[in-house]
Amino acid sequence: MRLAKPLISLALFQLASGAAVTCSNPPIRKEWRELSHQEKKEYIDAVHCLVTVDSISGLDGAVNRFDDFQAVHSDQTPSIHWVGHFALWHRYFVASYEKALRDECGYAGAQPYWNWSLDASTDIESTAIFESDIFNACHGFGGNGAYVEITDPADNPFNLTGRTGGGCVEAGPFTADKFQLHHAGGGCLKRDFIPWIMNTFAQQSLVDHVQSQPDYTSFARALENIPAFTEPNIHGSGHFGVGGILGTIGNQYESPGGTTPPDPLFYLHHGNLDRILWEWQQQDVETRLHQVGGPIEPMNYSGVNVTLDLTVNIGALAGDASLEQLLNTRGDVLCYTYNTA
Ligand SMILES: [Cu+2]
Repeated sequence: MRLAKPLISLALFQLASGAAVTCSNPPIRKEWRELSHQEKKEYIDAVHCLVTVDSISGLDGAVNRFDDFQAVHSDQTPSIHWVGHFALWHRYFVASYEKALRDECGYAGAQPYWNWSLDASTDIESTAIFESDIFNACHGFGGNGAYVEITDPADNPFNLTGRTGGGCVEAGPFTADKFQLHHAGGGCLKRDFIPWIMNTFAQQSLVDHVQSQPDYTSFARALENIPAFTEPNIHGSGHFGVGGILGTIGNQYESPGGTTPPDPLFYLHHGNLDRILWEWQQQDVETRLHQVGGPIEPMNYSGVNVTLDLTVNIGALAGDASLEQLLNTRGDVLCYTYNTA
């Protein structure tokens, strides 16, 4: 009872100060291996639940709420990569997925992330990273797809070497009998592990480089780097290290389908990129809650830059939001935080 009065005062203070009351109890996002077995199960169960809820996006091929996210990302792929709003669009996208799991599937936790730098080896051919908790068949997302030979070079447009899979995922909760996709051809979830990409692109030194950038414009550019494999970029780690050429998470360039989010792991990979952005913002919150930059048009670094009032939309997944609103994970649009920094 002695606590009652201060609690009431705090509530009144928050009401008086406006925005604070809208996000007073944010879900705290954790790294996958910090979750208990029970928490991991609850998360994966929620993903399976999302597949049972009817689609609302109105987009071609979307049957359920999981498909909705894939379809919206695919639809907007040409305008949301190598742009100033890349990180914030994906922040909004992942947060909306987290919200769907919570609001529509009764998930009580936060969106977890996968800090792949903890698993990356300096031996670039090492496959140890794929033994990580995240790929565990019982307490994770399952592992590689069955090996599929590529005979036509046209099927390997980036001429990537070192592929080890390409077929349907063989173990865990997202095998073909338990999980099917519908948008953009649909079918089973595929993975195509490429150890050298995972190990080189996921290095902590690269993350440190991104997080040492002095302003948003340079941060955003370092995060994505160039669309080529001659230089590593941390964004490509989860996509091409896990998805390779034939895997579902690897298909992020403007190839037909452009279907990165069909792999449930996408949200943990992008969750990590968002954690990296969030930590970078924490280094100077006053400035970095109010600063954006980078091109509106993909790769057009001498063209028009994004501004704080630029509005992004994620289709039927959630209402429009300005970049300034999306800079704040505890504001009037987003409500979550991380357990680091
Ligand atoms: Cu994307």
